[in-house]
Amino acid sequence: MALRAADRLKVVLNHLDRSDVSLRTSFISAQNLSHHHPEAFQYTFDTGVLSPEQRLAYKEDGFILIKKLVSEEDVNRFRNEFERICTRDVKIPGLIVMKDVTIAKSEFVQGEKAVSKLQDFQEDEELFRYCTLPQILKYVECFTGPNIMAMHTMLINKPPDTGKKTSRHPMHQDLHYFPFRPADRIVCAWTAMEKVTRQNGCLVVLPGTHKGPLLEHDYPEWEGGVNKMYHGIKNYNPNHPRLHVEMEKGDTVFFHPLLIHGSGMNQTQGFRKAISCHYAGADCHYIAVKGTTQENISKEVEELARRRIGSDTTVSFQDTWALRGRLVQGERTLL
Ligand SMILES: O=C(O)CCC(=O)C(=O)O
Repeated sequence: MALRAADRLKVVLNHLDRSDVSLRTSFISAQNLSHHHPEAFQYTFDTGVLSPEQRLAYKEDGFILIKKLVSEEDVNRFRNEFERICTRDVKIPGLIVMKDVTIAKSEFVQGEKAVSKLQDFQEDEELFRYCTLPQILKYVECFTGPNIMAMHTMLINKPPDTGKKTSRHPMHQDLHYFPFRPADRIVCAWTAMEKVTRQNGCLVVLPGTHKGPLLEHDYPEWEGGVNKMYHGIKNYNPNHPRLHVEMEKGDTVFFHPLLIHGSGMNQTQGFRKAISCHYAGADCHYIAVKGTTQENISKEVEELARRRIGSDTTVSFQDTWALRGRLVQGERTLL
């Protein structure tokens, strides 16, 4: 099913935000336009949901953007639940409430304004409803196959930058955090909870980098400090074309776990909210990470688990994932 160069160009142009013409054209190489390889569809399944053009776009870029996928009403419900968690003392098992490194120490910042991220909200039925939305799962299935696990959940409330640039998220690959494979059966759904722009720190992606290997990550050496667990890639090509993914409320981007991405500083006075879930095919398997580039994050996660559980019981990196993963469709086979 060969796509002509002109068709391919049309697909990519439609796929991307119309406001960013220079970036849009910069990463479409002549080679992409003129060749169509049979391995084009190794990244996705044909479930009748993605068009051949969308499958090819995902193969080339490592992400696809679906406009208006989550309703205004649902996004508002998630926003209300976030406020409820921040302002009332509701105890959600397993939920991690994170603060920006520069406001963490301030006793003057309270409630929603003190929280930069909720992580692991799988036991909060209202927020977890996001991970089960049929219109999201319909797309997720194209990447994971029919047995779907929701592995990692986040609500990111990027605060106005305090001047120390700590609201940035360093460029990274999400696979660094995951001891399961294959990578192609993992996908992130990231939904904007309001308009996201370069000004308030939208996602920044390096299209096509999902075809490369998992790179070495560590804490970046930033003068103003770095948020906990915000590892960044130590070396990546700074000249690789980057794309700022500006989105409207409810728009959703699906991206590959090897895609290099991050987000910029929030230069506005408002908080930039997004909700996301990493899904994996339940048929994925756990891998050992000792001796690999993931050993540093596995040790950090195991140490955190030890401190949270407060005992000498060792919870392995793999177990921390097996414990928080929840089946959202089909059968829990391996994960
Ligand atoms: O929402 C953001 O600013 C970036 C989130 C992200 O890339 C992540 O948490 O892995």
